[in-house]
Amino acid sequence: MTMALTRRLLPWLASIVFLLTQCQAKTVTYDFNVTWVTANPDGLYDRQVVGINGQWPLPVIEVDKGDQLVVNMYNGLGDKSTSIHFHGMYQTNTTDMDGPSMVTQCPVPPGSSMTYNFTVNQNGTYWYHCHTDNCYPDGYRQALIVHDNASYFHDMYDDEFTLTMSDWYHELTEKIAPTFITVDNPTGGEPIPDSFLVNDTMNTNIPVEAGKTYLLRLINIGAFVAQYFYIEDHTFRIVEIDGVYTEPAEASILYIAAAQRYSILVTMKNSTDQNYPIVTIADSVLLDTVPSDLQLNQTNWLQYSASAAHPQANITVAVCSDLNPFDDLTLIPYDKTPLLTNPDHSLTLTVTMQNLDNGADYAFLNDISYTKPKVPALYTVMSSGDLATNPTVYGTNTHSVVLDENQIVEIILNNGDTGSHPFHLHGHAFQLVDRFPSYGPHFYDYVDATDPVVYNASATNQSAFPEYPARRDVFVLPPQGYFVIRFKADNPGVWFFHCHIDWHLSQGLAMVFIEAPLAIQERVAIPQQHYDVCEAAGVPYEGNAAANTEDFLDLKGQNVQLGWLPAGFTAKGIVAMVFSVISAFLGMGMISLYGLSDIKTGANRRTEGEGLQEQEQEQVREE
Ligand SMILES: *[C@@H]1O[C@H](CO)[C@@H](O)[C@H](O)[C@H]1NC(C)=O
Ligand SMILES: *[C@@H]1O[C@H](CO)[C@@H](O)[C@H](O)[C@H]1NC(C)=O
Ligand SMILES: *[C@@H]1O[C@H](CO)[C@@H](O)[C@H](O)[C@H]1NC(C)=O
Ligand SMILES: *[C@@H]1O[C@H](CO)[C@@H](O)[C@H](O)[C@H]1NC(C)=O
Ligand SMILES: *[C@@H]1O[C@H](CO)[C@@H](O)[C@H](O)[C@H]1NC(C)=O
Ligand SMILES: *[C@@H]1O[C@H](CO)[C@@H](O)[C@H](O)[C@H]1NC(C)=O
Ligand SMILES: *[C@@H]1O[C@H](CO)[C@@H](O)[C@H](O)[C@H]1NC(C)=O
Ligand SMILES: *[C@@H]1O[C@H](CO)[C@@H](O)[C@H](O)[C@H]1NC(C)=O
Ligand SMILES: *[C@@H]1O[C@H](CO)[C@@H](O)[C@H](O)[C@H]1NC(C)=O
Ligand SMILES: *[C@@H]1O[C@H](CO)[C@@H](O)[C@H](O)[C@H]1NC(C)=O
Ligand SMILES: *[C@@H]1O[C@H](CO)[C@@H](O)[C@H](O)[C@H]1NC(C)=O
Ligand SMILES: [Cu+2]
Repeated sequence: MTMALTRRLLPWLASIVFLLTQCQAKTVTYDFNVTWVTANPDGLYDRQVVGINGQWPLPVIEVDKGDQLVVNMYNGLGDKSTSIHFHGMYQTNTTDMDGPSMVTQCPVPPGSSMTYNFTVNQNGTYWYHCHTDNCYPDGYRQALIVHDNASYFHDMYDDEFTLTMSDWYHELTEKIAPTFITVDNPTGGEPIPDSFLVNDTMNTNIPVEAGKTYLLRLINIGAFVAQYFYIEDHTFRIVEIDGVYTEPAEASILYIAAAQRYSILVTMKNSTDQNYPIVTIADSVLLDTVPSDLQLNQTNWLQYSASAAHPQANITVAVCSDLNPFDDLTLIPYDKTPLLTNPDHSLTLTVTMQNLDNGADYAFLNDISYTKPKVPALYTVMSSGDLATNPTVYGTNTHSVVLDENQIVEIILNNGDTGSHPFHLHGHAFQLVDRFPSYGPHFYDYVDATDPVVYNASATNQSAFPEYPARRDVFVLPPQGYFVIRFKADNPGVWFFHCHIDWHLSQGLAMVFIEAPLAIQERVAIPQQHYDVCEAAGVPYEGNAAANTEDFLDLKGQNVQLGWLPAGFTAKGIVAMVFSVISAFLGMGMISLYGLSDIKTGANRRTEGEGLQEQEQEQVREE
């Protein structure tokens, strides 16, 4: 063929390729009947878990890039509302399919159905999980894989495996949650898991062949605890984080916080005489106490030979924080998108944990503890006309920030707390711009002896920010440090921004971005079925955060956080008070736990047998 002919044919070829790609895009439909089933993944305890079509572990959702994904969910739980969030999906023009209850939809009550339907316009490793009141620790979470035959590393591996990791509780969250946000736990110590699972089980063998290279997709589907990950005597190359391809980066240890994903290429040895431990170690720094029978580390195997030994991991560090995992801030995205500069909208937020006047511990961003509105924020957008651009209509306690379309947004998150928090933004992957402290071993347990370190823009050498910053959708905020992230508001929608430790979310560590609300009104058509779900749930779907449809600027009756403690009261004071109550009882010889729980009731007394939802509502005050 002559060059001229080629040049004339090229546009035609391009459109044929385009058409082929379009034809390949297909609809992938899953019917999910969500019911309770029994499972015992750690071999220690039979418990009720949330199953799908009578099965647990749950089905992995697998699609190709460009597919239309349809999930018909029926809530057959009988006693609990639910929803599905497709974690990391941008949901462009379909923010109504994003899943978080009271943000983009109503909770789906027992006996109701909801269809999620959206185009998957992205690549990589994701997951799905329930996003209604502490429901995913009960097992309602699993991988969502977007296959991409055109990825730059597609020819660099022979086969692929997905490995999830998670914390695991023996009790239902409806039993655990009421013991968490209560005066009995004034310091907010998170519930301690009973075990840690890899791929919803333990002691898994990954059968491998010598000399081959495998793509391992690693997903922390846990509700709380981060995991260190390594493979004895093997290094690997990171090629993807949270759905964003990276330039290959050689690494040997990862730190995978709740909700984060890594894809790695691992090349096998040429000999088959040994099997090698795949080691995961739960970050015990996050645990207030480590029970002596809690197995923090797990061994699974790259199995070169079924007949060879399967040795237990030989862990050479005394504590997990001696390990030096790979720093995600140093990754370079494969598409080399440059740093977003000159933010149009910069927000400075500070995380704190404080007690409110019921004596329980709550979480705050700039003194606001996220409190559910009476109307899901998206439905306030849809029903408020031009007032949708006025943040007032979303209520004071949803901490809603309205963004203009295509603004460059910067979030400076300072940590006034001594715990680390993996923050997740829905609808976007954001650029990792800066973080303190600087990276190294013991980074995740950094605590300044005197004060948290706050970001100071004028004291920062901004020329040292990465030229092509890594992007991901979950980034760990270090204890008493800060991070700076940026994104472009090019995806109209209602997007939750929250800590992915599910316990902290329930304490209110969340806020909402209302991105380009007038564009949402134009582009999003909410299916009638989603409103029917609200009818069935008895949740209003029009009006402002107080469900006022007459005057959108009148928030009377909105849900707000409880009052502050009187000055001088501290968590330590409450601990002291509880202990003096205990000693008083000991003194009287009444040691029964029942008697103890009876005394600490006060105004916020709960009666036995009430479910999680009632309890959560009770912690919310109407203004
Ligand atoms: C869901 O599963 C339960 C239990 O197997 C069954 O009774 C129910 O009919 C199913 N419902 C739907 C809508 O498939
Ligand atoms: C979203 O809607 C806008 C406006 O209708 C359209 O221009 C854009 O292509 C849509 N994006 C996607 C990914 O569907
Ligand atoms: C899903 O959405 C697409 C695009 O809007 C539409 O054509 C299709 O009918 C929908 N499917 C279902 C099952 O709702
Ligand atoms: C991608 O490759 C897999 C396996 O090679 C194949 O099953 C699948 O159909 C391909 N998908 C596309 C969209 O070409
Ligand atoms: C998905 O990967 C392809 C390469 O396979 C790339 O061209 C495209 O930009 C990626 N899409 C997104 C949303 O990152
Ligand atoms: C992990 O679990 C999923 C779902 O149960 C399964 O499809 C997959 O094969 C498992 N992976 C390995 C490596 O065993
Ligand atoms: C395995 O053998 C191949 C071919 O001889 C060689 O290129 C490769 O470096 C060897 N791999 C290892 C891990 O030794
Ligand atoms: C690994 O687990 C063992 C047994 O539970 C424990 O003694 C050891 O401290 C753990 N190592 C680390 C680094 O957590
Ligand atoms: C464990 O590792 C240490 C340090 O590499 C080594 O000295 C020791 O022999 C190993 N133990 C076993 C049982 O492999
Ligand atoms: C921020 O840094 C500048 C320049 O070093 C300094 O003058 C200023 O006092 C700092 N601000 C705070 C709040 O520490
Ligand atoms: C700021 O950072 C740039 C890039 O790393 C470096 O070249 C420059 O010397 C730094 N400036 C100061 C004052 O440290
Ligand atoms: Cu947190």
